[in-house]
Amino acid sequence: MFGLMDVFLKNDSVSLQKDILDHVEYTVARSRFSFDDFEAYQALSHSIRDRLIERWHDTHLYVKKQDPKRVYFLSLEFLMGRSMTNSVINLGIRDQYADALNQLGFEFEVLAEQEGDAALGNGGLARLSACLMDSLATLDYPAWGYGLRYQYGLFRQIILDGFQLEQPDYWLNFGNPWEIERVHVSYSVKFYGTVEEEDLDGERTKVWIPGETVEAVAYDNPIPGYGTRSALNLRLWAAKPSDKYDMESYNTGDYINAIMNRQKAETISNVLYPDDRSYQGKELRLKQQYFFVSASLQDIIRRFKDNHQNFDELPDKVALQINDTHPALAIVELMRMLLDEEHLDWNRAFEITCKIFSFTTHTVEPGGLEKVPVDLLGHLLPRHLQIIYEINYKFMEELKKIIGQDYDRLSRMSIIEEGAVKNVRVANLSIVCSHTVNGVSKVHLQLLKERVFKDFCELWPQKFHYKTNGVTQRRWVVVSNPNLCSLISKWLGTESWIRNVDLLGGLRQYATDPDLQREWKMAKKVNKLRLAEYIETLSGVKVSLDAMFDVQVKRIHEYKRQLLNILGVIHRFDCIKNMSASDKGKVVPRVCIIGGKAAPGYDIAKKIIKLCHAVADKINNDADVGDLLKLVFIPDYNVSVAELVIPGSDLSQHISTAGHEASGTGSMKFLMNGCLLLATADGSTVEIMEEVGAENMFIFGAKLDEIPALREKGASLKAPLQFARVVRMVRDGYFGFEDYFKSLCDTLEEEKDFYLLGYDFTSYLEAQAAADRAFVDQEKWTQMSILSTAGAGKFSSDRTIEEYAKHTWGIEPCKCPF
Ligand code: 26Q
Repeated sequence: MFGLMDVFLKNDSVSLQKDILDHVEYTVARSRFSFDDFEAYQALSHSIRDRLIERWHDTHLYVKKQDPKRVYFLSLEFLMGRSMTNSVINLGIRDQYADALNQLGFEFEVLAEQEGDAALGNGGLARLSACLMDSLATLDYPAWGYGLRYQYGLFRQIILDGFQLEQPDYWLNFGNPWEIERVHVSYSVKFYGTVEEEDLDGERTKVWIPGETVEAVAYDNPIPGYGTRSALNLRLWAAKPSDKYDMESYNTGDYINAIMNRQKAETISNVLYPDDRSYQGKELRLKQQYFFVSASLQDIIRRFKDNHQNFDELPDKVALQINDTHPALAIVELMRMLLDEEHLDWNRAFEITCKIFSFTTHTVEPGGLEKVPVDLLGHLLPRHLQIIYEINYKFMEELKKIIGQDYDRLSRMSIIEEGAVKNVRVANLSIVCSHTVNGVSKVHLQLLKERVFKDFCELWPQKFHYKTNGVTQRRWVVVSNPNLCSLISKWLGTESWIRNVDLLGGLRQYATDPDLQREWKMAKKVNKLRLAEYIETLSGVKVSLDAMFDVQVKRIHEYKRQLLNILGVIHRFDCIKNMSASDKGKVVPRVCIIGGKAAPGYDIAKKIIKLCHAVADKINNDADVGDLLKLVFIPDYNVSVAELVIPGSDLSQHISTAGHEASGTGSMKFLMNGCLLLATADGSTVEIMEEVGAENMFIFGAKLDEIPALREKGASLKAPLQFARVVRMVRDGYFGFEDYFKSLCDTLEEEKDFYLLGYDFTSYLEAQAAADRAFVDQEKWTQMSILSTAGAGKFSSDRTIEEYAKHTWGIEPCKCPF
């Protein structure tokens, strides 16, 4: 007889060595006596995957038996980054593997570098999805993630002569050991066609006769929790041609064309759309959304039907979270299934649907909300358009009873936008059909109330909430900053903070302890060295470790104001150039680091990248400036680059114009790593100030409530002379490319300076000067750094998930007992 423990894979170093070698021989099909780093990585990852699968099966069997209410997190984007180090850490077998590999003559860290970066998303929203999955698994919640398995992830950014070029990210080229293809888990997804009425048991029902069918095949990605055996599933769908419905085309004899047509199906999950508003209303994007939603719902309803017949129980078993409006068609699809396939009556179907859905918005601008042209939707999904019209009709009727004949307000709140082109307002649909709508920070909720969803917040104040975003300390400290991780555990006397991050507050009492300060500085230095080496390899720029590493890494957007940062650097350069030798001795040396991708069609953002390079060329080659100032652009910023950059930063910038960043999550990662923040009071920064204390940060800029008046004043706002001077330098071609930068400079003209760079410039420079003064006093700086980490507890995605679980989803942990 086996004991329970005997059936599990063994994790001692000798068993792991054998296991890796077996995978070299039988999975990778190389000789166990001769294999290179990449092959070793492949074998290693398969060995880890086996252990993931084991836990994942146990979790599934157990949860299936318990049958608790589950949450399904629907998102078009997940930025998972690399999986290997995260997996062994969450499984608790990192040291054993490191040991086993050493015995075989390999180093874990070197093999980890072989892995590509899974970038199936754009930025904040997508990385948030990944952090939330990690927390759901760690906290043993019964949850599934659903998404799309794009063949091309977010484009790779190449810099040529300082210009961004986009290259396809064909990330599956070298295989993906972290996924399991489930050829037998597949669903037909239908598009186009017509709706007809049919008699069913004496009742007229609508029947959708689709014109195209595509198959959705599941690819499962295990998500291990930390310090638990729980492992969740992230199920990503890939589009494949359907065999079921193309008999006819074969029979017409046009064999070659029939085959060619099949290929078209696969384009649906081919490529991730870059976050670019101008891409709204594209048919392929809508097709992706529906493909994803339809496959996920078929899967979810099938699972429900395994042990339930009565759909009234659905809300007790299923919570569906839609990550922004991108998966909002799920609402309509569920209605369609309940009405047309399960034959529920309208009221019952609608009531059930509204109890199941909740909706997170990440948007701050009413103009940024998703719209779909009615014609497009009606062509692709004729039955769904009917249902949307019906939902809207009933909603408008109810609304009239409440607010009367206020036609302006009725038309603003309508799901259908009338006009030359009729549109479906996807956010309105999502609000009407969700029981809870949430923003992603405290100020974001305020913006929803005052600006984005004013009418709806007044109608249903109890529906609107906020859940401040968070990030997982497993990925952002334990995986990416092992030095700091062991330091924290040593001083707290426990590793429990990795699951209970509030314990980080315990560091406060040691913030002035000289021993901790010394060790803290040393850990930072080691990380800075790693980053400096990376910078030198990439750009050939040598940087001094004594300089302050000042970092802004995030997607390039005008509202995020990378341009303000660059203009600040130009100002600093200008000052140094005009300084006496004795004053130069007092300058705090800086390495300014900027990184991020611009959407391919976003012209101004691309010019900002070029400007950064043009300024860097000038500064980095100036003998008067030397080590006092360097500017570097880090190309192709992604999750793995972030893991290297964030731990090595002293200062990080989060400087959006107040009221434009819904939350911001990068700041939280820097904070956990003991970087000081130079920031505006926007998004989550407001809450970080509450936790860390504004005295431990460098806060500047116009406040949220001042912005409207400032914009009103427009041209009468005089930008400071220093600002005019640096803009002039760019305009006059001091950094070359005079014509190219003209339109960029034009955005800064007084009456056009929408993001208020001119207005905020003075206080920005003051905040930068305050950072310089603080850096000179290294004891004080280190204290502030420790206090930053100590105040980061609230910003763990574990806290975020607990809030969603309790207040939005109504789910309980379901922990496998062995
Ligand atoms: C739109 C149209 C067509 C194709 C793609 C898109 C698209 C894709 C992605 C639109 C928006 C996004 C992503 C938005 C996003 O990442 N928002 C950020 O979400 C973070 C997590 O809540 C916040 O911290 C950021 O403040 C917010 O900007």
